[in-house]
Formats: sequence, C-alpha cells, structure tokens
Amino acid sequence: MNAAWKNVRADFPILHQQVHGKPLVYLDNAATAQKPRAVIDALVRYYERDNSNVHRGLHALSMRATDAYEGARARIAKFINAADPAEIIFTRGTTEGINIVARSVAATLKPGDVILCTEMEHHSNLVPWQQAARASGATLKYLPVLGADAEGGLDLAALDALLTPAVKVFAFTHISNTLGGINPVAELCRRARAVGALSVIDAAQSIGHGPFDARAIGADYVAFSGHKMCGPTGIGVLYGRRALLDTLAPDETGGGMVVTVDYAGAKWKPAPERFEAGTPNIADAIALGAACDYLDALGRDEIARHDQALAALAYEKLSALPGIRLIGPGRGGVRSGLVSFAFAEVHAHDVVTFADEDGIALRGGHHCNQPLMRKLGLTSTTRASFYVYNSEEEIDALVTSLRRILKFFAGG
Ligand code: 7TS
Repeated sequence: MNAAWKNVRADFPILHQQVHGKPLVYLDNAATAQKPRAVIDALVRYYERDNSNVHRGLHALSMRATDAYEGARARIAKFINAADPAEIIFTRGTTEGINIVARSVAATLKPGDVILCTEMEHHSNLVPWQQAARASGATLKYLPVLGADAEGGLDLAALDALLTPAVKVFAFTHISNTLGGINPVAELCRRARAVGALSVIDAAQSIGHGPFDARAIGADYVAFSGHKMCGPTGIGVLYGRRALLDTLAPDETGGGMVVTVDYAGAKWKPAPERFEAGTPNIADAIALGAACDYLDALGRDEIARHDQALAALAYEKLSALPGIRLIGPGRGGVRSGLVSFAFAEVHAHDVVTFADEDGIALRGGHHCNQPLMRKLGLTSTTRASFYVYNSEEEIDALVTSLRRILKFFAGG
C-alpha cells in the first residue's frame, strides 16, 4: 500500500466523533460513503472563490467556474477510461442516469422487443425498465440468480436461452448492493453486443471500489453516483458511447442544451450539453473530480484489495455466530466489500438499532431489492459495508455487538 494510506482515517473529519458515547464505526458505505477533507475543501473553495454560472459568462469567475466544471468532466472521463469527455453526462446519480437511458430507449422499443434485467437489480435498475416496457409494449425478462442464498451469482447458463435477437437492452448491476457478488460485466457486455442489444451497467456499488475501464469492459451505458465514491450527494454520471449519445433523445429540455430556438421549435446541441438542460450542479461536479483524485492516489487496485479483504474477514467471523444466514457468494467466492446476513430470531431493524447503541452504523431492510428478497424468502437483511477507512478492529467491534444482540434476543 502506498503512502496515501498511512493517514487515511485522518482524511475523513466525520469519523472522529462519538455516537452514544462510543467511537463511531461507520459500516454503511454501500448506502453512502464519507467525504475526505479534499472533497469538502473543493466544495468550499468553489463557493468561496469561483462561484458563477457556467457556459455563458465572459467574466473571470464564470470562466474559472466553466474551466473547473469541464475539467471535472475530463477528470471523470479519465477515471473510467472513457474515450472522450463528451461521453460523461452529469446527473443527480445512478437513478437519474438509468431513467434517462430507459426513457429514451423506450421510445425506440415496440411490442415483441425484450428488455433483459437480472433478478438481483436494485429498484433503480428495475422500475425504470418496468416503466419502459409498459410505455413501449416490450417484454421485460430477468436473468435468474443461482442458489438458495444467491451464492452462485447470475445463472450465466440461462443467458443462451434468454439473450435472443429480440433483446434490445440488457441492463445489469456490476456489484449487487445486497449480495456483494461481482458480476462479469465485460462478458455480459460482449454477450449483449453479439445479439445487437445495448448494454447498461449499474456501477453504483463498483465505481468507487476498484478499477473501472468502460472501454475495456465494452459498455454502451454506465450509471453511477458520486456519493458512494467519496463525492458529494446530488451528483452522478451517465457514461454513454459517443456514437450512441448522439442518437439518444434528450430527456429534459430547456436552456443550455439548444443551439437555436425559434417560436416553432429548437435544435439540440450534441452530447453532453444535450442532456444537461438548465444550470448544472457545478460545485458537486467539481468536488466529484476531487474525489477521483483522492481515490486514484490511494490506488484503485489497492482499494479493491482492502475492501474485499475486510469483507472476507467479516464473512469468516460472522459465520461463527449461531443461527446466522449469510447471503451472496460463499466462502472463497468473489465478494466485494459488503456482507449481508439474517438471523431467524432477530429482525434486521432490531440488529441495526442495537448496533447503533454500540456506535456502529449498519443498514437493515430490503435495500431496495424487494423482488430479490422475496426470492430468497426474506423480508430484510442486515448489511455491513466497508470502505477505505474501515479496519479489522471495527469488524471485531461488529462481532462483539452482534453477540450482545443475540444474547439479548435468544439467550445465545
Ligand atoms: N444501484 C445500486 C446497485 C445501488 O446500490 C444503489 C443505491 C442505486 C442503484 C441507487 O443509487 P442512487 O445514488 O441513485 O440512490 N443503493 C443504496 C443502498 O444499498 N443503500 O442505500 C442506497
């Protein structure tokens, strides 16, 4: 690990506080990650020095703001190895990015066409496709997950039958926010391409947790959120291959995305402006660029190794707890930095409430994965999700807390 890791905890001001008289142990990173000082400083610096509207002013502040905003776009293009900054559209987050693609693609679909999703999708990569199917008359199908605890990941053997030329879009997550498994996205994109289907990757859980090369993966569209990768809330990215973006209809119209307007109609600018009507989220885009710098300084391979090692350790230690059911990849399986589990006798909300008393932040619930939960015969799980500032000691604190909870509820 390089020198940037040495003081990684010190980089995050929020971590240095007590919750209910205990040191904060933040294990809810799959919901949102904490922000390093460098990202907070980028936000403050922008508002204190450069704040102005972009793309329209000829004065110094407006030019500085425009340079910083477009610089952030180029920085993010580099972060995911896009061919061109114009392939980076700023959105509010993953959800908005997927909605833009789904609504625009829906207009090109007809009855008989198929939209293929998977059974492990977050509602944000599922409901927009249900709406697209409803609007267009296309049929929505799902690639199944394998195993009683979905420990086998996606059923790739089922792809042969499902991925026919009738499939026009194949939308799938890179990493499931409930299971933690890592899907073979390059292979899935290749399979989609082979039948002429568009590939759409939900990279919400992967983008900040390891290397991501959009070109090597061969994705048509990729959506992700800034707030899960140390960036601010309210900013995200929709990546689209340039040739596709130029054919995609704008989702919203208004100022900033038009070349000419008369009383009869308007002509759209090319991407990315075509998809960024109105004043964009300038400050948060700039701070997202700072988050890219921060994560690259740590090293994306190192981040993946760190998060996966913590999850593997947590999996081992949690396995020893009585009555625990662990969801997703089994021992030795490829698991990203999160672990989901359930106890037969204790509801996830009770687990989270008890852990909170010990200063530990977890998430309990269906994690916006209701259809998957039903498939697994569960209503909820408890989830611990790790990031660069988490430690082995924090996993021990989690296990100690869970033992206290089990004792309280089950006398175990
Ligand atoms: N896709 C996946 C795989 C996600 O995990 C999430 C958020 C989203 C999409 C939506 O991202 P947003 O930034 O647009 O809201 N997942 C979670 C979670 O697991 N707990 O809180 C939010």
